[in-house]
Amino acid sequence: MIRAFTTHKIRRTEELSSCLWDFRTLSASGDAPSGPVPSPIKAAVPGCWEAYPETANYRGRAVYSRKFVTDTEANIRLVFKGVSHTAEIMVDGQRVCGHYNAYTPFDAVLPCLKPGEHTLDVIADNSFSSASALHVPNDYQSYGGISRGVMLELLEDVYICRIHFTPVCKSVQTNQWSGKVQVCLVNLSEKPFEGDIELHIEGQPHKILPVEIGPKETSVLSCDDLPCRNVCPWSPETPVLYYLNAVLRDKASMREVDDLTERIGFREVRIEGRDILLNGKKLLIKGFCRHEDHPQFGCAIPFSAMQYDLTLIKDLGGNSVRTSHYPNDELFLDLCDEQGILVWEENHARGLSDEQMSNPNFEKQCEDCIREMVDAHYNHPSIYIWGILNECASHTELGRMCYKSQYELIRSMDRSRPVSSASCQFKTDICLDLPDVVSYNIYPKWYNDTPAAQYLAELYDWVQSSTDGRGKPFLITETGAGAVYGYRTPSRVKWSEEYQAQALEEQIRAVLAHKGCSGIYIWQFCDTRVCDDWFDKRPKTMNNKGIVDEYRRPKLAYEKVKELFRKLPQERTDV
Ligand code: ADA
Repeated sequence: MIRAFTTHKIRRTEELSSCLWDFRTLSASGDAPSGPVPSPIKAAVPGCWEAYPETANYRGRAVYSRKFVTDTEANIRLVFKGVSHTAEIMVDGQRVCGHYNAYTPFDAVLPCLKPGEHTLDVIADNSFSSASALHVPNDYQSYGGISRGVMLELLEDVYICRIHFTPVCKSVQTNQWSGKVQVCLVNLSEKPFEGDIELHIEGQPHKILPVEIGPKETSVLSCDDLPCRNVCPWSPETPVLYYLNAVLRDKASMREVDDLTERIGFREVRIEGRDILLNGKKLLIKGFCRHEDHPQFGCAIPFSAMQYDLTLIKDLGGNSVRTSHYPNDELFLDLCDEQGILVWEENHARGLSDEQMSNPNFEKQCEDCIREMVDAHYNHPSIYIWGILNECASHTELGRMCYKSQYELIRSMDRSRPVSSASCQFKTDICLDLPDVVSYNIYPKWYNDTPAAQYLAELYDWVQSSTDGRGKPFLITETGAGAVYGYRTPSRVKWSEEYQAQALEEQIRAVLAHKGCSGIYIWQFCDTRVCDDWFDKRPKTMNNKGIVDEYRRPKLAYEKVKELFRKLPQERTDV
């Protein structure tokens, strides 16, 4: 299952995942069999190789292979939703593309592939080296494998490669909306193409845009004022979604040659003073940071397990998820759209120092990740904010240059959402003038023993008095404490479930009572596996700050968080 809805009715598509592929491990370069699985075994795609006993701790290269059959000569597009973390794609022994980063989608278009049986090899590499600036030994696991879905598509010579829809709120009071639509088309052939594209949102009049596109060209068509009457706005309480359908027609034959359906929602995110407004209402975030992590599936979380996580988050009284620390599987975002869960989605980076940010690959890898994230996830109404560079060097001049250019890149692609970054530079951040929302990760009662309310007040007052972050909305993007599941003790020491529940109560009360805060994200939803190098700081080689453990079994803190989150109002009262 790739998405929660059908994206094409005209374009022929076939899912290549949701089945078993041949899998074997490879030497550090080339095709030589090596490592724990030198001869092929069957492995589930999507999946992580850590799910198999032989490769539970394998870091290196491996190849997944399968056949596919085409019945006519056709343009073929292979779409990979995520390969962890570096991919080389081969068709019939020829390299067709490569990609870095586990958490963003990519594709390869093969024009005029001959009919018959073809071999698809996906070489995945999860090793750490200076070539990889973002996947580094860290406080989460960089798994290996084809961790998200794979599609095969048959393309006509001209195809729709993406649609971006921006809802425009003309009046919140009278609920008047229109839409801006951008459609990107690609002509693979040597011939010019003429035709039209019909855009249609359910229940709305159709709109027809003429199309003229030269040989081998990519072209973006815009419609700036698509009328959208009597729509029901999207909100956490009423997550109403609409289908936006585009059909491409050839002028000469009047034949429908391609289509794409996207799912959209009508909501406006706006900053007003210290508030984040959703359709004019002040947001009060009660959220959870969530890694894509599961002891049985690694980062390749199956659909029903994703939904189980969201069920628990709702049960806990949560209204938001922070996709720490990378873009998430689109299927998860689809589920958030459907269930009114607000999403903070961020590019991939965690805790990188000045030195790590000086890696010559750093900027490009971050920017590729941003481009692929915003391009692919632009239409999700649940995403209300884009984040960048969690806890990186926002206290240094080099760091500041990176923050500045990455914010600029996001804003050049999407002006409809605010941007922010989760900082840990307590009173030393020099980037707070740059984002729309000031966000901090704080761990009073865990990494320091200052009372939570005092710690928060000092930080907030410093932001207001000494930085250009003053007057902006302020979010706590992480707070929490560790507890080893099942460890209960009358001494209530750190790592006990009792201590975690008590620390979280103090942290949550402090943040939600603070008039300047637009909300809180708890670190973290579930316990997660960390890289081996982190074993000495992390019992069980896990980050144990989950409210549930890795199998989603609730710790003592679960009921406390639920009680506090449910008791508090959904909406922020006046500052
Ligand atoms: C940081 C970081 C998280 C996690 C957390 C912790 O704030 O952003 O990824 O490492 O600390 O558990 O200490």
